[in-house]
Amino acid sequence: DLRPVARALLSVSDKTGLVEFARALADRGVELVSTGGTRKALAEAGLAARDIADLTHFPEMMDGRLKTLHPKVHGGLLAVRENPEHEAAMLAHDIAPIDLLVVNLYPFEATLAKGAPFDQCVENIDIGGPAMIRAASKNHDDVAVIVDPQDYGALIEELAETQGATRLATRRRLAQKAFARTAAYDAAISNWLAQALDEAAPPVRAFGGRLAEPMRYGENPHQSAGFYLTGEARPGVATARQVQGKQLSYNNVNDTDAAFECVAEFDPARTAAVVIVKHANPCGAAEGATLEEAYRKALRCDPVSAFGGIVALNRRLDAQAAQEIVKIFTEVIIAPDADEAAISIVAGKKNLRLLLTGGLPDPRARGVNYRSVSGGFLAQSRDNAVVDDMNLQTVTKRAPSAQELADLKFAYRVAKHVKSNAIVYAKDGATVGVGAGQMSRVDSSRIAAHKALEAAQAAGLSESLAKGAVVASDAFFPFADGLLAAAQAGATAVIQPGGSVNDKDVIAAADEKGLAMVFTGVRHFRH
Ligand code: 93A
Repeated sequence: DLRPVARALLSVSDKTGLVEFARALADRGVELVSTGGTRKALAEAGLAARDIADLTHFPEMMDGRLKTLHPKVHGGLLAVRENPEHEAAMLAHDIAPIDLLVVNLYPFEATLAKGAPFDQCVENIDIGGPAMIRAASKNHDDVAVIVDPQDYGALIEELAETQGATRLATRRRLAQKAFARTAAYDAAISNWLAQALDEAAPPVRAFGGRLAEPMRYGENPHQSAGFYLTGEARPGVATARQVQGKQLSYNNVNDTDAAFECVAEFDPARTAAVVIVKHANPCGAAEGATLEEAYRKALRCDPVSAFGGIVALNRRLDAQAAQEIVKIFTEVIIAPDADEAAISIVAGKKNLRLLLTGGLPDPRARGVNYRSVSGGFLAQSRDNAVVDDMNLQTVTKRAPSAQELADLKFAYRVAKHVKSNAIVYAKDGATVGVGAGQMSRVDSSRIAAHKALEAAQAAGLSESLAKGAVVASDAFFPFADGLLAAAQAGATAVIQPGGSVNDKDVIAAADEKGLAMVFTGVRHFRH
């Protein structure tokens, strides 16, 4: 299963490690063939490579769109070496075999990420590169293909061990990686075009990603995991800069995403906001005049759960907020940016990860969420409904006061990010009790009320924090019981989608208890 490497074709946009790698190949007597820019980079380092046009007798043209798309190149990659017919064809048409292909693609994803104009993104769609990668990968019985500079070192080692050949197992592994790369590349292009077309539904979305880093393990230590990037230009955990701290775990990434998506619901021009997440659910969220104030309010909701949590902020992290956050054990802080003083405060906690995203994602932006099922996956457009855009209807005799209305909207914003069945109590721009992930809505109501009581006790107060609070439900109350549980706990106003066959009973119960209730008409299930 060993295949000697006599000729290599190198055509790379990312020239990282290229010269060292090519020199090692040349030292082994491998003939190098290259496209224009790659050849120039090699020449500058004193390495001679044959021009691809030497092979094709066809000049590079059309701004480089035609470089390697030629039967002499593809024949050299696709020919089966021990097939007499293929050998005869190579001989008849003067096709030279290519044993090693080294390609990395035009940087489409990076061009997109830096916000380049449409035409420039189009120009960065590589055609010849993927064509060669796919040809070599198909023919991995004979040809080795490298699409990632990280694999240069291991290949040189293998050549040394085998006196200049590649092993079948290696070629197959490299082919698998190469097809994953072209799949992710095409997915990034397709999804970018879908977004440019402004299509609401995701009917023909491609699914693919580029492995950013293998993770130590998955949700549990016996599961393996990796973090893949789709190339989408959206501020968040996938594109953030990690300033310090340990490597993020699978659960950290999942929770950090939940926290940052939730805090992004709060316009930083209007208010500072903080969300603390544990196990993908907010255990505290609050607005405030400052981040420090918002953090204190958010923490008060459930200080027990906040231990070891993720803290997301909607504004530049400042020293005052950082000082508060580091007082308890926190896994991750994520913010658009951070002051120097805040960064040095966080530096005092070696393991604490600090992620800076450069901005907030737009909660109204379209996008796609995926979920795997056995034998397939589900895709849906992201929940980009925002309470400010909803047509809120008062359905009770009493209308909410201005303060209640502000808290109702606050609670609904947070409820969108709480696993169903979600019940969120809020007061003065802070959650005071969260009931998440229950199979029955009335259980979520009870848990949220219980949390509000516990939070009060932890704060040394005699009365539940739910007293005088408002309550949000992510879906309609099917019966009056959940609503009555909220009234019993002390809630004065309710926000929910409405739309149950029992709405009349639920409204009557609210009126009887003197509650104000508004319907949003929009459900926020999250499973
Ligand atoms: O414009 S292309 O789609 N047409 C081609 O025929 C072609 N062949 C290689 N792009 C093509 N490439 C890409 O050029 C490679 O994938 C690589 O990213 C880049 C290397 O070009 P250079 O060596 O001129 O820097």
